[in-house]
Amino acid sequence: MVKVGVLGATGMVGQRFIQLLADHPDFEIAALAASSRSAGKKYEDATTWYMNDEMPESVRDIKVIETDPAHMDKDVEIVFSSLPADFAAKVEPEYAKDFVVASNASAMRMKKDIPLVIPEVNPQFLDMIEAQQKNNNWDGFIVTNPNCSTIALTLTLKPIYDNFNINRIYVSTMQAVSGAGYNGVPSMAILDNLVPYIGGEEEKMESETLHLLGSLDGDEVVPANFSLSASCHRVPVIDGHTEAVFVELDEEADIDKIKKTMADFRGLPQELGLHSAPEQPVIVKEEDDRPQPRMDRMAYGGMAATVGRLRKDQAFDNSFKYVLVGHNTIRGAAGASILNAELINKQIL
Ligand code: 11C
Repeated sequence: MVKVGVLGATGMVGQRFIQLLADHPDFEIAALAASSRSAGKKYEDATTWYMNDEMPESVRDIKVIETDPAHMDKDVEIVFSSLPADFAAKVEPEYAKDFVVASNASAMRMKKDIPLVIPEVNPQFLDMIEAQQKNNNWDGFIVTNPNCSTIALTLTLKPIYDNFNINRIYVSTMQAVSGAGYNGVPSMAILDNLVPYIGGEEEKMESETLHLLGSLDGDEVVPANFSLSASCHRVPVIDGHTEAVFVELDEEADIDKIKKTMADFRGLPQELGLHSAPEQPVIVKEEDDRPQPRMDRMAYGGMAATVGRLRKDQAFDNSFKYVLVGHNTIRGAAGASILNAELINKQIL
């Protein structure tokens, strides 16, 4: 078993990490770190547990430590980070001196030599690790996963990108409140309402998607060459981001062929049989009333994106549109970091 730690262990994504890691066949939770307010307390006393399942027995008595690499057990090999971006930018490089950091934070995603990876999409970006370690003189390294809306979108776009020529994409999101870290009573404030702005989200979707679908020229990422415009919104859904996607291709394509390309898509995690890999990364539904967050967010344990309403766009030439749902704190956050770590464990450690 590989010993792992979780940074930001008391937060929404931190709890999701704990839930997903509790019965993991390869990883064992050995350390939980949070703010100095929680440090020294037993985990069960340090947090209000928001997940649907019970808090795992194995973590209840773990003493929370401070977010400082000096406090991290040296037997730990992988540190999962769900820290806020500004704090992550300061401390993740400190952890990377000795540990593998699998980060969900946005701070380092677009930085040179830091791989931003979805294992089904661009596992080859892990090749940057060597340069990262050499340039920083680190024994460990940082690998990041994208923003939650970006992950679901990019999973569905990868098979299209590989088989058709994309000209431009518009995407409009309907994002769950758990993405904002709201939980319990505060999340109710959005009932009967919608928030038309999520700070930084549109920029992240636009840049991260093209980066992930891009190619490597040495250690430089050459972004994919199409335009993408995102409009991001918060809606009163607890978990599961929904996205309406509009795609314009270079030329007309058969809708059934597009559906089949998406449904047949498999990547390296499926080939390697990684524990958290969904058998089918993209599920295509035919029913007009799917996908819906409550019915579809838990597809393959929350690790698959579900697509529906894939149809020709009558308004524009060479165009089609669809709706997708992806679980934002599983495939879009903790599950994404864990899948990255599984790939690293298999191929690098
Ligand atoms: C949201 N996607 O739903 C955000 C939360 O870049 O990891 C995660 C932000 C990020 O508000």
